[in-house]
Amino acid sequence: MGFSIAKVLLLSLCLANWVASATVHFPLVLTWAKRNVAGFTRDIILMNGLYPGPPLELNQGDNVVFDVTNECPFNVTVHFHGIEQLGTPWSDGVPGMSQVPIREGHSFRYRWTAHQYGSYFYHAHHRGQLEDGLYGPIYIKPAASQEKPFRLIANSTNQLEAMQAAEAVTKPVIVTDWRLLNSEQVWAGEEASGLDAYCANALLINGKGSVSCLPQSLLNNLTASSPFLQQVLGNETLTSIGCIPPDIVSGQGDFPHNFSAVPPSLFDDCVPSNSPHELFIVDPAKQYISWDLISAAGVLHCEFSIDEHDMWVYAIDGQYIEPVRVNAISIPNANRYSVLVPLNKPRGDYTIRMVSGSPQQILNTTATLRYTGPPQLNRTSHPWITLTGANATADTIILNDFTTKPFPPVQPAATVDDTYHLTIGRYNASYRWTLGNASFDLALEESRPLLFDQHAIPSDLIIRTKNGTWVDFIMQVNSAPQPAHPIHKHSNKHFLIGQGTGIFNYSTVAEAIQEIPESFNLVNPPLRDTSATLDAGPEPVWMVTRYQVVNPGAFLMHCHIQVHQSGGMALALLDGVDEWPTVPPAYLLDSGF
Ligand SMILES: *[C@@H]1O[C@H](CO)[C@@H](O)[C@H](O)[C@H]1NC(C)=O
Ligand SMILES: *[C@@H]1O[C@H](CO)[C@@H](O)[C@H](O)[C@H]1NC(C)=O
Ligand SMILES: *[C@@H]1O[C@H](CO)[C@@H](O)[C@H](O)[C@H]1NC(C)=O
Ligand SMILES: *[C@@H]1O[C@H](CO)[C@@H](O)[C@H](O)[C@H]1NC(C)=O
Ligand SMILES: *[C@@H]1O[C@H](CO)[C@@H](O)[C@H](O)[C@H]1NC(C)=O
Ligand SMILES: *[C@@H]1O[C@H](CO)[C@@H](O)[C@H](O)[C@H]1NC(C)=O
Ligand SMILES: *[C@@H]1O[C@H](CO)[C@@H](O)[C@H](O)[C@H]1NC(C)=O
Ligand SMILES: *[C@@H]1O[C@H](CO)[C@@H](O)[C@H](O)[C@H]1NC(C)=O
Ligand SMILES: *[C@@H]1O[C@H](CO)[C@@H](O)[C@H](O)[C@H]1NC(C)=O
Ligand SMILES: *[C@@H]1O[C@H](CO)[C@@H](O)[C@H](O)[C@H]1NC(C)=O
Ligand SMILES: *[C@@H]1O[C@H](CO)[C@@H](O)[C@H](O)[C@H]1NC(C)=O
Ligand SMILES: *[C@@H]1O[C@H](CO)[C@@H](O)[C@H](O)[C@H]1NC(C)=O
Ligand SMILES: [Cu+2]
Repeated sequence: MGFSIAKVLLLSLCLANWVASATVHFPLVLTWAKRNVAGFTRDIILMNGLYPGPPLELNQGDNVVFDVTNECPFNVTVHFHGIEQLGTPWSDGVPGMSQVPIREGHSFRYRWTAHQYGSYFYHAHHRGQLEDGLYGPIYIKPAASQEKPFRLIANSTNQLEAMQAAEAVTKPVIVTDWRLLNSEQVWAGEEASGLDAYCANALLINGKGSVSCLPQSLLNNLTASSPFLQQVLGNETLTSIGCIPPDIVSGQGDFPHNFSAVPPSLFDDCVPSNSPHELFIVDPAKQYISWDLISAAGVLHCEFSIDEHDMWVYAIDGQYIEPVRVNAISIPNANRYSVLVPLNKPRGDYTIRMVSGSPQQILNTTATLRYTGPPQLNRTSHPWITLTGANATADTIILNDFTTKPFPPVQPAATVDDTYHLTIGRYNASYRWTLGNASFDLALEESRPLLFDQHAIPSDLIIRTKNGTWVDFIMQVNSAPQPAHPIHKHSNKHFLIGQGTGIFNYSTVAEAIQEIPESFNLVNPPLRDTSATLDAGPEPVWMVTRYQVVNPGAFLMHCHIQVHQSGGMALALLDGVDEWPTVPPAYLLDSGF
């Protein structure tokens, strides 16, 4: 009898799969062309002629055939951020890890199954090319069986239906920073000057925005209200792009620098522009709009807020959470926040404000939320946040990321099999970094992929795990000041179980919990694909992530500040070495076809 039940179950599962899943073909042609972004023309990577890239829309369970054709005059790869690549580690898009780079004039076919639901994005994963604009949204519509969290907040059936209707037509909103130099010019500038290029030139919403040059008197006034900036700056002032100047030793560490080799616009030389900004037209009859905020930023946190409006954050990194009502979200690089915005204000125009959420720069942009119909609002809207991302009112609620809870509840294991201590710090130069004991040289991207050859790179850059085991990463930011580092683990999500300031002087989480239980959550911690450390302001900081190895393959863990990744803040995880996958011959032959 057991047998026949199993058979029926298997049959119905197959049937469900057969009914639900489709194969979705997505061709992406990459070209290198001059475009005006933020009011300035530079070379960028276009995707099917577009920037940002076209959205990939899927149903949970779909099979994806993603064909990249590289018409750029350099090697590229494409990664699917947050997609766990269960059983398809060769489609993760990381050079030196899961594939060799796609050469000029060549194509590569990525194939994977959308086991997960929610908001993700695709982006460049070769050298600094993310900062050349190669990114676009991915949305996976949840299967009907997926439990949703809206009933936790809805006060009526009508409201619940409006929320579900808004989610059904959710729209991606890409937030990002932008540089006037292309990624190779930035990297060359770092190598020549020895400096970490920690500032951007503009912030963009859906690829639109301008360069603002805030008056020096305003920058100085804002500095005066920030104890952190006052302490770091001493008797200096922010540069014309609102950036901590690069000659401040505490900002760059005590390494050799050549200030005459700094290219214009990397830290200073603000030139304002006046480019169109994004306009969102919304119909208040719908009661809610749903947006998937996706940060494709290379440098800065993007703090996002809509004047006078609430946002109900209902998913983070594609994973539903118990919804929380906020007025501003400081979005770390590569995270996604899905929000419902109640359209319950007088008809009119409301300013959407986005500012740098990173302490090393004051930078801002705006967009407009416009209600359809005759305007009732006869004034400019009131901001929730200031230009430095602080609360502009006594009522402003800024999301506290660490307290969000996955929905339905999901819990990490109480104990782990292995613990690794990883040092996040500078290595031999201001622009080179470690995540562990060594720095991941950018040239290793051109080496033989670890998926094909587990010994292709130095062993101090590799962690080997067994399938099914639970692992802790205790990450110590070893000096201050350092900006928050958004650490992304490829493949399956991890739990962010603890964080704090100072030096983590315990050998395991179990030991630390005896002394500082308040710094940990093993009950319902955030479940993410990217977790940012706190800013190391006056003091060093630490963070602990925990995950179960479920998907054998070679996966990168790295900082999502692009210049930090290029500078070596990365580590190779060889997950499930005891169940190592056999790579299909087509992938060994480097095309995926
Ligand atoms: C481009 O990638 C190929 C492998 O596909 C590699 O052999 C070559 O060295 C790379 N070129 C550069 C300039 O890195
Ligand atoms: C439901 O009502 C409570 C109590 O008035 C309120 O706090 C909450 O914001 C309401 N929920 C929504 C989605 O408006
Ligand atoms: C800066 O602050 C001074 C003194 O509070 C004030 O007079 C001045 O108008 C401010 N300047 C700007 C641009 O906000
Ligand atoms: C700023 O302070 C440094 C020491 O902290 C000093 O050497 C320098 O002369 C000062 N510069 C000015 C313009 O006061
Ligand atoms: C510093 O950079 C300038 C400009 O690129 C260069 O001419 C000079 O030789 C460099 N100095 C050193 C010590 O490398
Ligand atoms: C940045 O803020 C300033 C001051 O509020 C404003 O004048 C400017 O338009 C903003 N910049 C952009 C690009 O919206
Ligand atoms: C806005 O209100 C003011 C004063 O109440 C009035 O003078 C003005 O005409 C109004 N403007 C619009 C566009 O309705
Ligand atoms: C910001 O929040 C703090 C703490 O709640 C409060 O003391 C302060 O007055 C608020 N700022 C403004 C401008 O209301
Ligand atoms: C450290 O930097 C110096 C130049 O400042 C360079 O000569 C040396 O090779 C570097 N060492 C390592 C291990 O990268
Ligand atoms: C870092 O070095 C320590 C001490 O030699 C060693 O125990 C640890 O395994 C190393 N970590 C990595 C990731 O290589
Ligand atoms: C790896 O472990 C996970 C979790 O225990 C399991 O679901 C999966 O089937 C295993 N994979 C292989 C290839 O053994
Ligand atoms: C651990 O670090 C804290 C500060 O972060 C310090 O107060 C404490 O004394 C340290 N404990 C040990 C055993 O060194
Ligand atoms: Cu970083």
